[in-house]
Amino acid sequence: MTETLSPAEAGKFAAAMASVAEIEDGMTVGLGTGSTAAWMVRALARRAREDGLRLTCVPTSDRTAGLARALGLTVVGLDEVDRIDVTIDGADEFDGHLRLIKGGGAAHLREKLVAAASDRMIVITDPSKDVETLGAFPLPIEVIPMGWKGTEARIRAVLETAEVDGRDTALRMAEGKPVITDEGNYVIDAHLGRIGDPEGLAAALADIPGVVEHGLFIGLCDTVIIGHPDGRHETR
Ligand code: ABF
Repeated sequence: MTETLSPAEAGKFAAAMASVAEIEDGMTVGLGTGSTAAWMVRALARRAREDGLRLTCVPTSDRTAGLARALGLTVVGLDEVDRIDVTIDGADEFDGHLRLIKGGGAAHLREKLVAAASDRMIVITDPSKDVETLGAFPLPIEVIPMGWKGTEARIRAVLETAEVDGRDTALRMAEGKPVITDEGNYVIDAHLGRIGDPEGLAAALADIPGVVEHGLFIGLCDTVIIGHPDGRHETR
């Protein structure tokens, strides 16, 4: 199966397969969003079927929920479980401190909620996401639609004094319309280039009226599994 995959997809597949090996019968599992997480959901469904694993799955997006249900996994909402044993999700960037940028798929609000409710968070990814300093990937910031232009102005004011290289922001659009998240919000992408103080920026963004959630994941990720095109994986 992997011989038909591109090198990048083969790496994602390898990371997904390695993460599924950590799942045990009876676990509650948070299911991430994105193409790497989709490989994981497929592999998890197959393992549950073949090994008779009884799993309870909490998705981080409507898209993931649909895929998991279609593959026969038991899907419940976050409010239906007391805790999550492990969440497996993708990322757009990770650094040496396992700090992440997430939200390229406009799902980071639910992803962060599910990760925060989990005993462990495993990120499955490929070498292209491994960075020295976060920021080359535009930082997604979810905002409520009402007054979004004012919220964007307040975000730019915070960026003026932040340790970043770039300060441009843009409302995320698709087919000429604002992208709407599963929670009915907008996403503003901040093109920062380099984030010198992720903790400081995360705190400042969280304090802005109108901002619902930003894509900096700090102190949430316990393990990163990096998949390589030759099928190998490494764990950080
Ligand atoms: C989701 O998957 C997002 O938070 C992140 O942006 C994206 C990564 O996608 P992929 O695995 O397709 O690179 O977790």
